[in-house]
Amino acid sequence: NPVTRLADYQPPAWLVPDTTLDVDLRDGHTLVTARLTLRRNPERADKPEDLVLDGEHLELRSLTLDGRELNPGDDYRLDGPRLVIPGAPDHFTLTSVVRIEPENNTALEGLYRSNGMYCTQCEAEGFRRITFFPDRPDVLSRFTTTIHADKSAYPLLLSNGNPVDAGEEQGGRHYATWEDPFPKPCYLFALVAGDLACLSDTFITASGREVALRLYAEHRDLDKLDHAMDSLKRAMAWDERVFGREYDLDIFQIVAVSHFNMGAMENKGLNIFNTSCVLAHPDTTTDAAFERVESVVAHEYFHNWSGNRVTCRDWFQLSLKEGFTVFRDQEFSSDMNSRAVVRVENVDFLVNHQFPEDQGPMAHPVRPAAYQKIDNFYTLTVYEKGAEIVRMQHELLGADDFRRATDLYFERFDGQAVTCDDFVACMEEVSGLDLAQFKRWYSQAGTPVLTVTDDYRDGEYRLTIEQHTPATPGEPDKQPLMIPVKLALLDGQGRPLPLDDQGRAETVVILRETREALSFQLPERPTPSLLRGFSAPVSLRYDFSEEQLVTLLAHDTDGFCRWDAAQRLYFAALARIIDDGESAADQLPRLTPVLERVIARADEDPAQAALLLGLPTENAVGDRHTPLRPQSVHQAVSGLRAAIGEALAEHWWRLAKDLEADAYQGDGAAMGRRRLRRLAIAYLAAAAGQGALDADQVADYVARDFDQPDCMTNALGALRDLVHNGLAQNGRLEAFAERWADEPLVMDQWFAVQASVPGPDTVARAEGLLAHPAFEWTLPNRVRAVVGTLVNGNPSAFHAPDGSGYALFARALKKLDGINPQIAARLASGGARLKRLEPALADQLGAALRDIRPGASANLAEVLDRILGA
Ligand code: HT7
Ligand code: ZN
Repeated sequence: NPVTRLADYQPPAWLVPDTTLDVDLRDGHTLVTARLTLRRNPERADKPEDLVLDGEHLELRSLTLDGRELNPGDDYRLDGPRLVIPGAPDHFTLTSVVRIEPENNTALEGLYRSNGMYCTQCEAEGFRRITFFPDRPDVLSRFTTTIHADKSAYPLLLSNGNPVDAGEEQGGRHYATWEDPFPKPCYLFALVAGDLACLSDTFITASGREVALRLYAEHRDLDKLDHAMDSLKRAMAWDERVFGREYDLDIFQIVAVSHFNMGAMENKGLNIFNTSCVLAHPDTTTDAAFERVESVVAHEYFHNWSGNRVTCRDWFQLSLKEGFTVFRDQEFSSDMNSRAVVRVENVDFLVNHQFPEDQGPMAHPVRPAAYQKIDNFYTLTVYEKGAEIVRMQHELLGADDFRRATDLYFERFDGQAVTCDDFVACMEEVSGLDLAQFKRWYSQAGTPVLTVTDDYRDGEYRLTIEQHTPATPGEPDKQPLMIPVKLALLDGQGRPLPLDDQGRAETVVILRETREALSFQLPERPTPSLLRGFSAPVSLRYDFSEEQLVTLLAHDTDGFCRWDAAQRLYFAALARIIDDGESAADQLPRLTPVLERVIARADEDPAQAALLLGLPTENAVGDRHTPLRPQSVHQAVSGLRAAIGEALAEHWWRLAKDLEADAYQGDGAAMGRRRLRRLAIAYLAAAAGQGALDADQVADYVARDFDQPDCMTNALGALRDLVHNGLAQNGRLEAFAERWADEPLVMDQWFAVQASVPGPDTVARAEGLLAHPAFEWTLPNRVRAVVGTLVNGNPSAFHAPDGSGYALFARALKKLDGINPQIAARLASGGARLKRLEPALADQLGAALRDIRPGASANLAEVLDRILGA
């Protein structure tokens, strides 16, 4: 695979101020006529001879330069995925006609079909599958797009910007023309043609302009668009209030599409969404999915400024838009919901998903230095760690200066393609801070480990903090980072001690050196409350005593530190089971009093209580034990869950019953209560499944939520509790499939519930799911529901001792690679724990992956090579 390197960046040789596209959608093929005005870029001093345009899977029908037909060989050549025109003039118009086949496009990049409609996905490099173009984010062009199609099959023709013309054509066809006044990179181009239902509304901007809001979906899904519309309006108002960003076109549109490689796409004025991230209705959608819709709608909307108006110079700068926009959507969700809960959810996700990425074979800096396929770098590191880097800058500058810096950034770089350095420069300019060392966060991979030791003597409390970032592939030596550590020191009753003469209860220490010492005059030895709010994306090592953890969990006012203390207690108990041979029952005398205290306060914030009372996942536990033995991790976690379920059964029953709702409500408070109730029921079901409680009694209670469901959260939760714990489900799985056969997103959940049943037998079950008539290899959501769930969310099945999970994995990757290489590569990263596995498993997984390496696509090959260490 050819490698693209940041160090080789050169500005584009030609610019394309204007692009006029004519897209003629016909049965079986599409003709795309592209008229590009090209002019040499004055910034490229070396004046290259050849004009090089990107183009893949295009059949070139004609090419004219300023009206003169060009001849292949003499005037241009097709050089693999490029069109080369030697000796092109400094200014000219190039018109190409290409034929493409959206019907056969299962890769879902470029123009493709989904459930009878046409749609596009151009980020990162999909536009080159639509026409020849300099497909790079630093070429900004003004697009005018005309779409022609059969009127009855495709009454709706959409593209970016504003509609400027439409009309009838011969043979029952019609056309529509859209003009986008904002120059944009081609990755933000979009087109949709279909027969869709529309939910309309309006938004009045801060300056009084009326914006038409249009959300489109298949007709049967029209009743599932309200939540997205509400979320969109809240996001628009929030961005004006918090970031001073107003929407700029007269119309903002979102289209829901079933076949989609990721969550959604921020195309200018025409967002395209995976149905799973936009459709929501209480009957069919869980609370978690409702929250995801709110945050993804906001995320894509926020890109209008952080990504579209100010875009990336090159794909190495991807986190410039993604990290910043994730930060923005996290802040939005925090303002719309409980800030403490959202922060813990975000940290949980980062620590248990991004940290493993950063500590494994896929580790890469937030701004990578090289890639083979950029699609493989839409990672948790670029998104989630990137957001933490922005959050640290927010913390370092304070809210007011941060806002001044983002104002400066948007104003200075509006209409430009820029870099992460440009972003940080605005932070420096406004605050006067020197962030040179801070910028290592962008260029250095790996999770820094902070080791904290302390000592209390004669009224002086000394904290020593050492930072060390372990080596990552290709980066053996690491530099110290600038790390903000927020801390408080608690007394025996859990009250914060004054840290200085002003009596401050909390401070932020900015670490710069490998080792730093702090000293505080205190009347007693404190319990340190460290890394409050998770002030930096680091792994914290401090030898907390159990008593200290109990104090933090009971009294700390910082939501993250409370949750972290609970996690440490659970991890310690699980380590005693896994490593020291203790039993689950042995842990109860230490754990149950702590849990009871959390339960006693649960009504203060039920969602937070649910976060504190939930055990870590098997992946999270496995990642803390080397070598990884998935079966013993599973035994330990499920055994402890059942033991807690039994020991606190009275509490769980009471919570389950007290939190029953008379009628469905969709507000945050009701969701929090449902979350805690479902956790309580899950504990009961776990205990019943292991014979520790009356299985019939528990199953009957659980089944009530399924039989008379008030919402999908309860129906699906009940089904999962029954199926996962081997409780009598009495045909409910089949009934569910029958009831929801016409709701693909619900069926995805049905597949996922079964693929996540713990234990090696699930591999055979998953084989059955792959053969199910409703399973489709071309539908990424369905593939993720079965293969993704098995590989990433069910370690005791995936790592079945006989290697059957690996065999299924390898076969699925090979099959998918021929259909959709992006999805194959993304799923392949589920094998990244290979080198941590116990040897017998590592050998089998390695062999299975080596087997499919020959002939793999560029996307899949890059991931396999990293995992296999090739
Ligand atoms: N910016 C969008 C990225 C995206 C994407 C990337 C590669 C392949 C398919 C894709 N679909 C969407 C989504 C976002 O982060 O907002
Ligand atoms: Zn994004």
